[in-house]
Amino acid sequence: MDLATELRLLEERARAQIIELKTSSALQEVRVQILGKKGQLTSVLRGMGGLAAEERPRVGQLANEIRDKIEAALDARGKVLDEAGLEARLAGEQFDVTLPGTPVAVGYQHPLTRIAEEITDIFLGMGFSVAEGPEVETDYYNFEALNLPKEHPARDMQDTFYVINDLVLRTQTSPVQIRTMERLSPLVPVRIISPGKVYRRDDDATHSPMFQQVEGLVIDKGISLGHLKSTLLAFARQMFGTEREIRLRASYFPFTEPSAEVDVSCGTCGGSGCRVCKGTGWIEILGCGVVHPNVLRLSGYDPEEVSGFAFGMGIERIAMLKYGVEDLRHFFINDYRFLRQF
Ligand code: 2NM
Repeated sequence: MDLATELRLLEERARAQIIELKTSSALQEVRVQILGKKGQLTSVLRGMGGLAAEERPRVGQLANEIRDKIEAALDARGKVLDEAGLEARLAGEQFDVTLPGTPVAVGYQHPLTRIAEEITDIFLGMGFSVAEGPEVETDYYNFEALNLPKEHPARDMQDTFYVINDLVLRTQTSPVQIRTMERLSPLVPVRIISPGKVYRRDDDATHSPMFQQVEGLVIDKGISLGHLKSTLLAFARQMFGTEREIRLRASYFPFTEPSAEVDVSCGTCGGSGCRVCKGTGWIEILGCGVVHPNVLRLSGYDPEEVSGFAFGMGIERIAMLKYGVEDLRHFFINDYRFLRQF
């Protein structure tokens, strides 16, 4: 019998054997018997030495083909046996489909992110758009354009981090509003809020060197303090509850005239005075005012034609009020026992 015939016979016998296999372990044994290092195929191929040189490639190729075919037959049979095995196991096993699954911990937003989004949503609902800008600013956008020339004493109100020469970490998000005014002027209306991080050299239970702000700006023909007050009342009631009131107390900002601090009536005592509002019935939530004519003019608006109001609030402060947190540093320590409460 020549080698090619022997190889074909080997294949035929292998196929007959494989189709009869009943278990995966038997299949593994047969694989070794036929294809293993000391297996049947190897022993047939030992006869290659006796072949004429020109016959070797043809027989070699045939041997490779037969090896591939046998491997494929083994794999196919293996798959059938695996599936049958699984089915047999499933048939014998009982599942309680009412058992609870393994819970997967789901993440959620940081409380400050949530408050920032809540504030943003309220103003989006009143027709504002969101504007963003750089955290490293020039002296011009952070101070000059806000009616705070160099040597102005009000620059002391915000102890500033200087980066180099003319560059500072912004002390408020107003530079974003200046940039927006420059871009849009002389077009009206402008209705924007600018949420973001700001930086001041401050560090205690109620002040952090980095904190977040939302500032708002409206410019249009005929905008008055009345528009400012009704906008902020609508905000306070959506944020803290429909029964709340606000009041404006005269204050000072270089970029607004007149300027005011806004208080919201205390939610704990309803205004009669308690520990939370330190007996006054009111809690300060933000600063605001009518945009100073110099600010409008510097950014390309004619104060004879249009007017505007602006306001600014600290997100940490709003979050502390809303959640009754007494030290703002809790928000930054990232202790999960604190954060998971919200
Ligand atoms: C505040 C209080 C009052 C303010 C002013 C401006 C701008 F760009 F129009 F000049 N933006 N934000 C402003 C006014 C901010 O924060 C306590």
